[in-house]
Amino acid sequence: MSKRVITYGTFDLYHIGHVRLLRRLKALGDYLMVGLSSDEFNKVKGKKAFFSYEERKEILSSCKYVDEIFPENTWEQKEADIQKYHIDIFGMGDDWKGKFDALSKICEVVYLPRTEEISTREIKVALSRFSPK
Ligand code: C2G
Repeated sequence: MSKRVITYGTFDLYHIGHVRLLRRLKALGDYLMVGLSSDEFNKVKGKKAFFSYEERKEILSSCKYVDEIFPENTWEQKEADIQKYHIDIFGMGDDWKGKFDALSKICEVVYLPRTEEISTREIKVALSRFSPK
């Protein structure tokens, strides 16, 4: 019986923290779906991604751990997605710990340790200080 896993995020400036999270989530089952935040939803989240939804989707689809990508347009769509896609496990990095526990009434909820010292914001700050020779 296949075990289906789902996660959500912006995945901007794709980096090692994203790769490690996706690898560990895929290891929990055998099919991993990603709800990729749309550009409009990023505004709701107060984020301005460097890459557009289409570019972030193209980058993410090159990841061997990801089986399917669909747009995340609202906070509230998770429950419907989990039902629609027959999801067994919902997983996020543990910066979200506790935030989605309500979903445990319809699937297993896991929070995996984040990869330290790396984030899209830190990459942007480091690059802003970088002055090419
Ligand atoms: N992440 C991680 N380690 C990092 C950075 C990010 O494990 N160093 C994880 C986050 O915990 C998240 C995923 O990678 O589970 C995607 O991170 P973001 O793109 O920052 O996602 P976020 O903006 O938190 O969106 O409805 C949920 C939201 O869409 C989550």
